[in-house]
Amino acid sequence: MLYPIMSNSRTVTDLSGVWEFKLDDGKGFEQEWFKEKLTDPMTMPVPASYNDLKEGVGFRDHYGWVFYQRSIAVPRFVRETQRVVLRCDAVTHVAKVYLNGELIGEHKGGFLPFEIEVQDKLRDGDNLLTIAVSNIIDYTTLPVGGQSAMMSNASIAGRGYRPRKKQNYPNFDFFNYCGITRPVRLYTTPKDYLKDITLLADVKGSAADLAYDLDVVGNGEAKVEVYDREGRKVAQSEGLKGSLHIENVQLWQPLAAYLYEVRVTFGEDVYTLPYGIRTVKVEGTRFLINGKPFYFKGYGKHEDTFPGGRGMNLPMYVKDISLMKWQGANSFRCSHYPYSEEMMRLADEEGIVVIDETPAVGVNFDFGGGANFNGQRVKTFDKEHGIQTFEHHKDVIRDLVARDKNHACVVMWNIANEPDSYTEGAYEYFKPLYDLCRELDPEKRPCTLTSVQMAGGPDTDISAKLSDVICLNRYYGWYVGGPDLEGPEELLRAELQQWEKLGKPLVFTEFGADTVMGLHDTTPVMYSEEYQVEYYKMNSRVFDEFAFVVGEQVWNFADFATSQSLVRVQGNKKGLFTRDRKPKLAAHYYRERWNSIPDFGYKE
Ligand code: GCB
Repeated sequence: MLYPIMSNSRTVTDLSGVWEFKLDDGKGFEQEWFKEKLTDPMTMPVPASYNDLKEGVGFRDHYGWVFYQRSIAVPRFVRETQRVVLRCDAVTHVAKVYLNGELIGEHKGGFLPFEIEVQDKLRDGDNLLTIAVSNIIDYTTLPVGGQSAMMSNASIAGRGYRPRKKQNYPNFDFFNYCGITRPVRLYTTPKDYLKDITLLADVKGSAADLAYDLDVVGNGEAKVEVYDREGRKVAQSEGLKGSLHIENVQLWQPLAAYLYEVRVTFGEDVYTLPYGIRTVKVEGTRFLINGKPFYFKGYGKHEDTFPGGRGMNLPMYVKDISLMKWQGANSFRCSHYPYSEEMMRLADEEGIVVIDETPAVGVNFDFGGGANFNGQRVKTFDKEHGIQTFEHHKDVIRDLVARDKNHACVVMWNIANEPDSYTEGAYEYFKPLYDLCRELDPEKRPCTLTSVQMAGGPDTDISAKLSDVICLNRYYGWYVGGPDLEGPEELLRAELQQWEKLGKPLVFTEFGADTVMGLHDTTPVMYSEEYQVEYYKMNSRVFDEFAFVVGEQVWNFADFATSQSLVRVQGNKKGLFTRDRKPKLAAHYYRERWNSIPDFGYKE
């Protein structure tokens, strides 16, 4: 899927701005609010999560639908001669789109784009655009919602208390931010148009062959040209499919990005794609980028800022990458959902390595001893009573690969975060998903799942069989054994000795300790900044003993919002930075450590 751009043949109209907005009171659809202008609407910016933008818990935790509305107009000569496409980059979690009162599209899944052709649906003058958005999560959605709270006062549910009002119970540890979180745009193309571009580079010594495949609609002559950074044409080819030969190829390298411009012409349609050429390969216990053993230094992140929640935040994206570079990091993981296309393009441009992730988080009913199902201990992959996400999981893999396949920054796909990868039915659920991802990705990048501590070792965890790179989320010294660090250190070492036998590379994709900024102590007690540093030193010590550990991504880059619970002090406090990006002690610790670890050849 192509990102909307302006070109000689395409225009883009950004519909960002303040829209009208109303929470559904349960009658919105019955009374057909989408047919006319909303009565007594509130103001609401697009893009943004709405939750923190008005006061009151009823607003923040509203369950169900909300309505967004604005008017749009497109000149008749444009509608008559061009395709006009309404593109929503992310509506969390379900969208129903109405134009002049008619339902013109629906979409499930809150973190990937969808498009609707509207040239024949628009009329002269103003057109009323309404987007109804649902934030309901349950055992059919990704991320997964439960029927009662995951980590908080489950005891109330245990005593038979049922809340009077319906509520969302995230089966995951981040706030269920929702709304129209990324841009809505109208873009145009000619009627005969380029639908998609697929590229695959084969690097041979100092040259590269770039295979291309164009997906088009209609008729036209096809031409592909490649330009270097100075604007010089370095290769050209005709036809819908072919290969481009590039001499003296400049590779995209971590922290030294190089992007070519691939300019595609199809009939009248013109599209340019920034594209980095690099190779990724797993060989033995090494993770090779451009043939050299890479060491991941970085973070699990969130799209999470105040007050826009998960709303696109360009200044913060740029700031975050600046902080990563300040720290000597080279990578992050899109935990726990696909990030905005703007962030992916920025990572391409800045040379930041990315592990790309589906929104499959919470595929684990076992978590918390079945707390989500009131202690009924429903088995996650039980065909009848278990999770019903399989088909949707396939859809999000399809859409994620379609969206991100041409990004040089993406070096690995993460199929799911912390599923019950050790319980009955897990292999049968996940094997087809890995297969699908591998089949769809032209580059055949490595696939993984980030594995939960409970999954145990290689004997019980199906990721041992399925993943190209073992990715562990481990909390030795926090959830396991904290505040003691000696015992956890031994346990961590013992676990790694098990995984080492597998002969695959391993990346720590999560490890961390909650730390309240400003809490200091001479004795490093839990939650103090000193404890976080000691915790990380212990982990570093063990990681450095094992050559097959090829990366460390701390949990988390910054503090972030979560549902309320006894172990969340106004959110999750495991950040190296606070939510407003001030460094904790551990940020300085990592600045020293990572600046002394090379991106390539560490442990060689
Ligand atoms: C995890 C989850 C992550 C949580 C983290 C924590 O294992 O993958 O979403 O935020 O632990 O801090 O507990």
